[in-house]
Amino acid sequence: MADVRALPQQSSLDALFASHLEAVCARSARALEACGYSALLVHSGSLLPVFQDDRTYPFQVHAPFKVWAPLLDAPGSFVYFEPGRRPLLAFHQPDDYWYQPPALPQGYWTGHFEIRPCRDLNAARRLLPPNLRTTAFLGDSLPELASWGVSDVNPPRLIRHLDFARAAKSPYELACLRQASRLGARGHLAATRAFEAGASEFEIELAFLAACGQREQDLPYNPIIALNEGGAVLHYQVLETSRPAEHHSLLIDAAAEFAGYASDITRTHSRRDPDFAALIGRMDRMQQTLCSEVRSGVDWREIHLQAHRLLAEVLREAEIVTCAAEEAVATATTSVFLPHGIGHLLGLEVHDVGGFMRSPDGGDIPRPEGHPFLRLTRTLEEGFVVTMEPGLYFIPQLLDAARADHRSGRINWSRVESLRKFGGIRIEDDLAVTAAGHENLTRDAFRSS
Ligand SMILES: [Mn+2]
Repeated sequence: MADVRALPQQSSLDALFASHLEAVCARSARALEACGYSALLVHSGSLLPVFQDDRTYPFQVHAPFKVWAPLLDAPGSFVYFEPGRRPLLAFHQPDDYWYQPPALPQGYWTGHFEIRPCRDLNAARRLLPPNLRTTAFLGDSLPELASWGVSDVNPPRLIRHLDFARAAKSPYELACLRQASRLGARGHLAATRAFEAGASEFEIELAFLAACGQREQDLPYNPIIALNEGGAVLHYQVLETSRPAEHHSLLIDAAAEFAGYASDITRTHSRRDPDFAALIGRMDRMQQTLCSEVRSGVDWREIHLQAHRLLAEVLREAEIVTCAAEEAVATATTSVFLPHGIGHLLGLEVHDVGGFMRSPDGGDIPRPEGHPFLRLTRTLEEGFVVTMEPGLYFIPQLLDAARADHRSGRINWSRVESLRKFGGIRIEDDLAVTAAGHENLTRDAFRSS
């Protein structure tokens, strides 16, 4: 089987990575200067032991480390950066015969680092300058740090400066995000075929993983694979192994990672119900209308509020609400069916950092009142990558609450009853803001798959 993770144009990443690293060095130097440090020491993370056992939890690398190097499985490693000098990678290579020790990395990015292996933390410390009194440390609060003499551990002000800058992606990062979307789209196509063939949730996940060529722990998040009513649970995690008596619908929110960068893709499918398929079609058109508004200078909160206005029209047209669209928005009836935010920043983490920051120096941009789960309130800029994920769900708890309050008379309850078995609809694409407007990474990926 061909390696589905291979990038078609590996050589082009070489040049892109060089300018990406230059940009990371430049912005890190500015952040260090603004916060009064002379150097930065970033930890990849630690293997966490399971209580009373010698096993460990699957390793998840810290994002501030992988912004430097696409090393996803190197616990106990460090990047040391002093402005004006080539960054040092202290690469943890334990002397171990229980596990396969990692080989020294080789790839498009390794030539830009001074790479030195180290057996343990003491050896890593010996690779660093003796005096770390003005070095800021990012990572786990290792007990050893007390004797290392670093200036500050995880200083919030420096973290804020670094996080703020991560929203706008470099051309290298966009290339990685595109590839993550292609892998995710491949997984989705295989999952859809499994659904059409009558598979269980678990079997659908296996089809997805095989097509992406990634283990669950390699994915940017655990797949949400919900048949029928399960689609009403926003982060449904059950992964039922038996096949249901009937397949009505599939809501699949699953994606892949490439070089540490995430995609985040949701699709909803109807098995053979034309009415529900038509409702999915309406939501898809609404999602595309929202996507068309993505460009530099747009306040993301406006897009979120616009989503509620458009959803109100869909609900009215589909005879799920009985009142006028404006009234459905004004009375928060739309929030019964769409309780989450319209999207979030995407990058090294699936819900990427810095979504509320007004500036690197301080101050957050508040969410609109009545919308407590929106994860992004910033104004879009070129290079931002966001998700666009409107939904329409039949969530028992929220429906029960609405039946008991002022919204009860505005909802067509018999229509809701007939739709409950489908769970819900979510359609989610990843969009990069460009000079001309935006690039839809997800739709492009499905087209080229
Ligand atoms: Mn998402």
